[in-house]
Amino acid sequence: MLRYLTAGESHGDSLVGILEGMVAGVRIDKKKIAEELRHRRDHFGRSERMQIEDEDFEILSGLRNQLTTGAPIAIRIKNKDVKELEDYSPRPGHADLAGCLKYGFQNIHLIAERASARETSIRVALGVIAKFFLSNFRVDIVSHTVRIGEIRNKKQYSFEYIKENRFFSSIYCVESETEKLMIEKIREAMTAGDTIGGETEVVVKGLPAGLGSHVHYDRRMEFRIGGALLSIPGVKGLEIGNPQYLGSLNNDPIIVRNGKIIRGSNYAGGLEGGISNGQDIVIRLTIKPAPSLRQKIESVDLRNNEPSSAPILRGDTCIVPAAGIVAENVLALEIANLFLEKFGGDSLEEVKRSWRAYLEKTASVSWSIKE
Ligand code: EPS
Repeated sequence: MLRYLTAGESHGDSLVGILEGMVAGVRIDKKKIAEELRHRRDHFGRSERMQIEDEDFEILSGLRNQLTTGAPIAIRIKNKDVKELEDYSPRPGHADLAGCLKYGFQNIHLIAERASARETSIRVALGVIAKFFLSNFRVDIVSHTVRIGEIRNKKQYSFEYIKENRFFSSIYCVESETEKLMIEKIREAMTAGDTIGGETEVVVKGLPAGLGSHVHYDRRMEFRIGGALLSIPGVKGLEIGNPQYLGSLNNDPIIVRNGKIIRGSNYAGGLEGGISNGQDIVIRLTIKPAPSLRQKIESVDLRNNEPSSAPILRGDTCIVPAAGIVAENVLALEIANLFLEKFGGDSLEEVKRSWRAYLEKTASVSWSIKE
């Protein structure tokens, strides 16, 4: 079983993560971890904090000669903006108020420091390790921005197109006309001291049929990946596939062509009855507008319960593209875990052997939809 823990505060010394259960023999390229951390940090609409953080990280254990050893992998990202803050008026939309009530604090930062989405940085670093594992089985994951405010992409795009084009855009949107309108909306929000939400789409390619299970609720793949994705700060909704309004339209036809089973569409988004069906996993996440505004907001002083204003603290205008990068990596960790449950072993070679044997057994299924 693959599991992980994270620790660290937004302005504390470091963020740390431990990944336990990764098999031995997976090649890790640190440059790729650095690259994904940059993508999480560097899109249009982020706050000035992103210019402070260089996302310098160290892998402290579990690797020898760039190969995993099977031992826990510990990673540390050093924060640059280290400080202790004090404010007593909770900001709506953050964990401040509920957290202070729950833990008996008055200083909101004793909650906000850990609730901050800065924590997702270390989840990305750990997720890249899972992505390296999955790449040995031709499994790949991408995300792209499909909606900002009311502006949405007009078309669907193939995995390959998204992968090749998303980073040409400063907000990871592959439809260039729509991207311009989205950027304009982010600019408007920025000028008004406001924030803006949207949707990111995550696509997993190459997953064989048979991960997850129908037999029990907590083995369904939706259960396993849904909770993980909803744990990402700002994620408020999740849609798997592209549900149509009539059952007759919604079913993905099962077609036999030259002895191979193929599917006529992918409205199910790669999941049927809690089990991956061999098609791309397609998930759209609704991301709320970030709650920190550069505007006066009514609040309460928790020291005396008198009316007050929430502190105006630095914040991002739009976090949709970053949430996509985080979602890819959070999903990679869950999928790697499901993969190990099905094909498990202690070394990459062992997992490969059982994966190959399974693919031979299910060779009648082609993993793509009808052209
Ligand atoms: C974030 C770092 C934070 C916030 C943001 C995400 O930096 P700071 O608090 O210094 O401005 O910009 O945090 C949140 C969205 C949140 O909910 O707290 C990061 O690295 O992603």
